[in-house]
Amino acid sequence: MNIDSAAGPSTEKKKPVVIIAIGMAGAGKSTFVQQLTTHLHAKSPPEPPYLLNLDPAVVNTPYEANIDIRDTVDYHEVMKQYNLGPNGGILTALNLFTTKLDQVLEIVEKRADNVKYVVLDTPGQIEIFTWSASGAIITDAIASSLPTVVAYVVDTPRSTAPATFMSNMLYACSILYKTKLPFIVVFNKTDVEPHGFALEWMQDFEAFQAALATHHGTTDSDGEPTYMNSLMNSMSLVLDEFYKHLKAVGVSSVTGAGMDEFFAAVEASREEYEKEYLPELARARAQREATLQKKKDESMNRMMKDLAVDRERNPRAAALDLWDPNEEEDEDDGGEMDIIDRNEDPWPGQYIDLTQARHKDDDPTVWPRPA
Ligand SMILES: Nc1nc2c(ncn2[C@@H]2O[C@H](COP(=O)(O)OP(=O)(O)OP(=O)(O)O)[C@@H](O)[C@H]2O)c(=O)[nH]1
Ligand SMILES: [Mg+2]
Repeated sequence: MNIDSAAGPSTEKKKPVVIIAIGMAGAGKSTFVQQLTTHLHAKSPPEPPYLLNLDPAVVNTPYEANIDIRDTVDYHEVMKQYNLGPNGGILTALNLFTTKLDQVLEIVEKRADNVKYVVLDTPGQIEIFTWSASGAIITDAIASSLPTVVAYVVDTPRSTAPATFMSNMLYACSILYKTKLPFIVVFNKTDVEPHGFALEWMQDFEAFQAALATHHGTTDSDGEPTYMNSLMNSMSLVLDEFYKHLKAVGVSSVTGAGMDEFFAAVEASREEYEKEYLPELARARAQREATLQKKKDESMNRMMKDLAVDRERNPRAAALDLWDPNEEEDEDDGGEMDIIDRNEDPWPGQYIDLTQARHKDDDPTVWPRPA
């Protein structure tokens, strides 16, 4: 998929924005995705988003996904066949799904003219998506074709302790630096705990340090700040710089409060993507291609030199070493499994089990779990 191909030259229509919902387990990602959908459906005219569920282990999603990883990979079967636990199962399911990413991108691209938003719900175990090769491949592939923004969903009621708040923000920071994408911190569950304290801590590090000082367990028996307290004080200064690059909004995925602010932040992120991410992407791509070309040229030169020396030493073998086009074999095996676009095909009602896509049916290999 090409950066320039999603919108035709004749259309003034904006490309859809991809929103990737990431967050700690139970932060409310799926409920947030559902609320986004409700909000967009309620617009006049309605703007239904295109929804992708990438959580293979979820039992029920509170929304109707257009593409669901569970249609392609049976997570329980993956665990059984590869002898894995739940996390390994999710990771392997995601890896298997990624092998079909080209199909997913094709389907999403087809919808690009008719939708304004594409929303991705990610697995509960945040590290599986943010630190796996497949997570990075999915994110990079999507971000290189459509404006993409990360919605980092935070469980606000569970982040009122300064230490928890800081560890959540450090995680957000690591995702920002890894993806380099426009980033919106979504303080969720504001119906339970308003997010004012979080905004204050982000805007004024002295307020955060004051909260830290008054919080239980931050001074030792002599009244001196503990090691943890000093560490967090220093880190809050580092995070202060990070906060400047963030947009933060408070929402309730249950009541729908704050959704307009969230979408305003998404629009601002679209501009940020076009001004900052795209040029950086093009620069990185050009650099990668130049490096690759240089390596190719070098190895080609080396090979030609080696060949010349070989032929000089052994002219008879060189005369015999000719290419015979009749010997060429072009085998393309491996099962072809298709991604299901629920809008297009009638739901077949059964899993297409990617784990069955082995080269030989009678292959008795059992994949042992590493010790
Ligand atoms: N009060 C309140 N509860 C919420 C809100 N958003 C989510 N929840 C609740 O939080 C719990 C977790 O929500 P999910 O949407 O499943 O969270 P998740 O991040 O998708 O969870 P995993 O995918 O399992 O990590 C559920 O009980 C939701 O009802 C909110 O805005 N307010
Ligand atoms: Mg979920």
